[in-house]
Amino acid sequence: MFASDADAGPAGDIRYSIIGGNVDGSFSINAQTGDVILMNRLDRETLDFYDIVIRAEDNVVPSRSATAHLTVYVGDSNDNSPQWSQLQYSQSLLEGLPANTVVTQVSATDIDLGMNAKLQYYLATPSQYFWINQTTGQIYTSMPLDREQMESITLNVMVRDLGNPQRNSAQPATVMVTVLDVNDTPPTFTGIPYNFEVAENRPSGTSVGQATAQDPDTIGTLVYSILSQTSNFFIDSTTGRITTINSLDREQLSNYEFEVQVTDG
Ligand SMILES: [Ca+2]
Ligand SMILES: [Ca+2]
Ligand SMILES: [Ca+2]
Ligand SMILES: [Ca+2]
Repeated sequence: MFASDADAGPAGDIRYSIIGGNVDGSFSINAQTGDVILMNRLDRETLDFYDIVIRAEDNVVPSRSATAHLTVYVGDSNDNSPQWSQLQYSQSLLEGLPANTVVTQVSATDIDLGMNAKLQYYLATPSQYFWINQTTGQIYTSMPLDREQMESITLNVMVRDLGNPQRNSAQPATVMVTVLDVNDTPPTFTGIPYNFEVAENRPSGTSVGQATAQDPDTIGTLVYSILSQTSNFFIDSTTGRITTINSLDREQLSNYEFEVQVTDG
């Protein structure tokens, strides 16, 4: 700051002082020269401008003075890292949905300004199953998911700003994706073909054997039935246990062949 005084001698000897706006004593002024000196590190995120009032006073009694305002705008430096709005996300998703299905959205904020606060999201470890929109933080599938291969997966997502130098979030956010079951796999019999023996002349309801099927899905109930026409055998639809309906006569027929079916309705 500089002021002039047309008087010579003490009346022209100017003293400078700050009389207002000096928040936290962040500035001082050289009383003789008027140089304003920065006393503290300024933080734009705390206060982004100062309106400092400076008085110039001559050195006689009574003194004459003038005041002036010095406005200081605090420029941004990239001194803050992006902060996650939440550190853990979890989302369930049906298996088999097409690629590019939205899973969830992560979000972070950065209290700096401009490019120092412009954010870019990315997966800490690239995944073949998911991708992230680096601008919006939305996470999408890259392919249909198969619960029978993978019931859940946890993604680590990072975010960085575009300041100079760039700053990363202190830690990744985790996104846990649970894959929900769809009845998309047919049941299969184990141990086929079945060969059972049963003695003749046994009463109706005699146990013949057991058909057993497996289904990797967790939903759907297995229902057993006999497909081909037979009046001699019964299958329990729930257990797959096969029993006789009639007493069998080996001399009449020694071999019975029939098909059983299982459904996962
Ligand atoms: Ca800043
Ligand atoms: Ca920043
Ligand atoms: Ca399934
Ligand atoms: Ca099934």
